[in-house]
Amino acid sequence: MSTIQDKQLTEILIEDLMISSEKVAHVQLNNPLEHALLVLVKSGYSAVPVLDASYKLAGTIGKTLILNEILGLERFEIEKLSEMQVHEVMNTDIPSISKQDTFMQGLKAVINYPFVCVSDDEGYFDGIITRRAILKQLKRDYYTSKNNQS
Ligand code: 4BW
Repeated sequence: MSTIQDKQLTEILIEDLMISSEKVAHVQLNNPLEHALLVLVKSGYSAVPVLDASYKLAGTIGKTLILNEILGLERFEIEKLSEMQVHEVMNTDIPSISKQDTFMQGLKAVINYPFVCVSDDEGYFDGIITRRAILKQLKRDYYTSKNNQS
């Protein structure tokens, strides 16, 4: 079986580069905003995927979205963190990609987003593809092609 190091960019699939679901920090639709903010602060990520109870992809939520939501006219309305749930605030207008999509499709997707969720035909969450993973692979390919020319 060929490893990713042996593959040309055109042979690489999203599944070769993605972070699989069990390693991705996420929150659920009915979690209070307080829990989501805790996950975001503790994990250090700006945004994470939102899943439903059956582990289907539902959206994403980030620190800025939460802070904007609880920002009142003169103060942060902290009480909203326990009153409101993730589904009321999350971003549902998000792209997704499949494990079998190509590297180029991944590259196009992460131009506008720091990460893109990977899901199957039925919407079940498989993981994420990050801008970092795509750029790392692009850099590796650039230096490999350069070395092969000299
Ligand atoms: O905890 C971190 N570990 C490492 N190794 N790198 C980190 C960490 N936190 C941030 N970074 C770096 C990465 O290069 O800062 C970039 C921006 O992070 P972000 O967006 O704004 O929190 C990271 O770039 P990336 O790896 O291309 O990841 C892009 C985005 O994907 C992150 C975050 O929103 C999401 N993400 C990445 N790994 C994740 C994750 N979300 C949930 N779980 C994960 N394991």
